[in-house]
Amino acid sequence: MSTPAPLVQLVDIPQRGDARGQLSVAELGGALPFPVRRVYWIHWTNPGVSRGFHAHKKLHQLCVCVAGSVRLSLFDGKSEESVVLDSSAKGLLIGPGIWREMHDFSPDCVLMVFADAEYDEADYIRDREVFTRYVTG
Ligand code: T46
Repeated sequence: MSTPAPLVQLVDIPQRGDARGQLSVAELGGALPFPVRRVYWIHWTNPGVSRGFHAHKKLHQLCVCVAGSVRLSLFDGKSEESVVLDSSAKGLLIGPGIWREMHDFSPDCVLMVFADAEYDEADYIRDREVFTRYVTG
C-alpha cells in the first residue's frame, strides 16, 4: 500500500540575495514542478478577512508569500492541517482535491500564486459538503 502524500507540501525557493537585497527564483524543474499558465497575487486584504473556501478538481498551484504572512488551512476530506507562510524562501504546493482556506493575513501580505492552468470557474468546488462527497466518493 502506498503512503498518501502529505497535506502540507513545502518546497524550497532558491534565494540569490546579496549585499543589494533579496532575489528569489521559482523555475520549472526547480521550485516549480509544472509549467506555469497563470500567475495571480492576493494583496491589500482587508483586516479580518478570510479567503478561499474551495477546492479544485484539476488545478495545481504553488503559493509563495512574498511579503507579510498568511495562514493556510488544508483539508483533504479526512484530515486538516494549517501552515503559516511568512517567507519567500518557501512555497506551498496545493494539488487537486484539497479544500483550502486562507486566514490571518497580515496587512502587508502579498501572496503570489503560480498555477498550471488558466482560470476556469468550472474547476472550482465551492461547497464544503459537495467537496467532502467528491473526495470520499
Ligand atoms: C485559490 C486561492 C489560493 C479571476 O477572474 N481569475 C483568476 O485567475 C482568479 C484566481 C480569480 N478570478 C476571479 C474570480 C472571482 O470573481 O476573481 C474573483 C476572486 O476569486 P476567488 O474568490 O476565487 O479568490 P480566493 O482568494 O478565494 O481564491 C484564490 C483562487 O481563486 C483559488 O484558485 O486556490 O486563491
